Amino acid sequence: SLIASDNRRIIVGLGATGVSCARHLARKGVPFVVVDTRENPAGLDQFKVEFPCVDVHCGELDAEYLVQASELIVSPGVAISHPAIQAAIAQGVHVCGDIDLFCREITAPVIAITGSNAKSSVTTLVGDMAAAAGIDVGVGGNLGLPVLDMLAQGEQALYVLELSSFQLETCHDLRAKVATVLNISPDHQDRYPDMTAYYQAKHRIFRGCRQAVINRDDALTSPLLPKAVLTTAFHLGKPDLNLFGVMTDGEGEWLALGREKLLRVSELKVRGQHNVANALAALALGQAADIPMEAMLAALKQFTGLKHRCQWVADKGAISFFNDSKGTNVGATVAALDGLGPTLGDSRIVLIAGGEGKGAEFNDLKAPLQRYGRAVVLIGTDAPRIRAAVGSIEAQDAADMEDAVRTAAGLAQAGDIVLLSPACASFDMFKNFNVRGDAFIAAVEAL
Ligand code: UMA
Ligand code: ADP
Repeated sequence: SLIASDNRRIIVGLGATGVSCARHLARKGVPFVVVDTRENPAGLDQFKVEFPCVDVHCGELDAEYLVQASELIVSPGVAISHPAIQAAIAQGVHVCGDIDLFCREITAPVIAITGSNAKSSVTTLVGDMAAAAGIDVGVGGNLGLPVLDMLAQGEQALYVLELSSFQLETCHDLRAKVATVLNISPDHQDRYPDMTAYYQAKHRIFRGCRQAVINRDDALTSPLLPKAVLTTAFHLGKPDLNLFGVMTDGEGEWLALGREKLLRVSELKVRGQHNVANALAALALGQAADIPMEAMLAALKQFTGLKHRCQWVADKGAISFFNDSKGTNVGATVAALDGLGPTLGDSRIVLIAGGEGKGAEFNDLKAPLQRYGRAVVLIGTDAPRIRAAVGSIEAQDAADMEDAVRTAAGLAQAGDIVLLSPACASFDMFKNFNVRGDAFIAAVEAL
């Protein structure tokens, strides 16, 4: 046998998740080995220092090796559709991910949040709400802090988890106190054969949940659930019983539930309809988890939004620059255009877009660009595909972020917004969306 009989757990992937799983198993005294599909994964040297006695196998996954495992703990960046992993599953090997390992350890309630967009913003908001109520809350997952690293500090009273479709694919036993799919629009079409498969991965979040929160404006967020599961909903229309919404009276617009006005929309520090939807989603989730209303409203009033999400960067001359580097799919960029556009009057948006499109169709950018766009500046691998999709609007190519910002500033007129919202992943040009956003900020400052 290639692996010792007591060593039959294989961690697949040596990224942040794989390392967190290794530390977790080591803390529990459970032996394991690690594989990574890359010849030389970035964290390898550091891993060998921390775990000198652990076997690490790099390079193409080997089915014969994997089938000897009792359990494969697969990282989100590795598709379980990989033939070697499928071969192992066919031989009866159990496949799970870090979220299952986490759920096996905890007894505290989990608020579980997924969706194509708004996950990080809503997860952070709900975490802020719980913290404002004095609850010892852990906030992590796809947001950046692997869940098992969170657990290393000891169990907390409540967890708010951002979960990606990749993490949900390997998660069998979440049993969340409250679960939601915030919205669904195309993303990661390089990892899924079709939208149905992507939808099904996301909807795994409802397995065994006690309460569900539904977005009434997006039918794809609504699960088929047994009657015993309580549901609450939110939408941008009129509120109702168990339905968070927006009420308009002589004094303006309010976030509301039923007939109860909760907070003036103008008291939010974040702008745009999508941020109103996110505030309503957070209220619905927090209420389902029994977070006191007063604390939730206090947190909403303070939330200024996350970096790289439609964030104002600077005004230069009469042009405003906004960084939406986290706009990594078409739905996010449409929300950014529709969020900023209505604030502009006669002025318009110069959009910087492009990168690795993950197999997306870009046609849905055309209508909001016709409404609010002045021009498009294109970067990255999928620039030609975006150019072909956006129609008659002026489109210019740029070599890098500096060039893109200079070109966009040149195309913008007084009162316009230059918006970086790429509708694409960053990894053809940058390490991640944070680095891309920071490059944009630096280029704006250098103007
Ligand atoms: N990789 C390989 N072979 C391997 C293992 C990884 O090629 O054997 C590649 C992956 O394709 C990917 C990179 O290495 O390009 C990192 O993959 P990983 O699974 O090791 O990722 P982690 O470092 O563990 O980070 C993951 C999430 N990454 C992904 O899902 C790709 C992080 O979300 C998350 O914050 C972290 O776990 C903690 O939970 C990032 C992300 O891009 C921000 N998520 C996607 C998104 O939001 O759209 C889903
Ligand atoms: P995620 O974690 O799902 O990527 P974020 O909160 O980081 O979500 O936001 C990502 C991008 O999605 C933002 O840059 C913004 O343009 C867009 N966005 C935010 N809220 C919404 C929403 N409710 N609907 C659609 N797009 C949104």
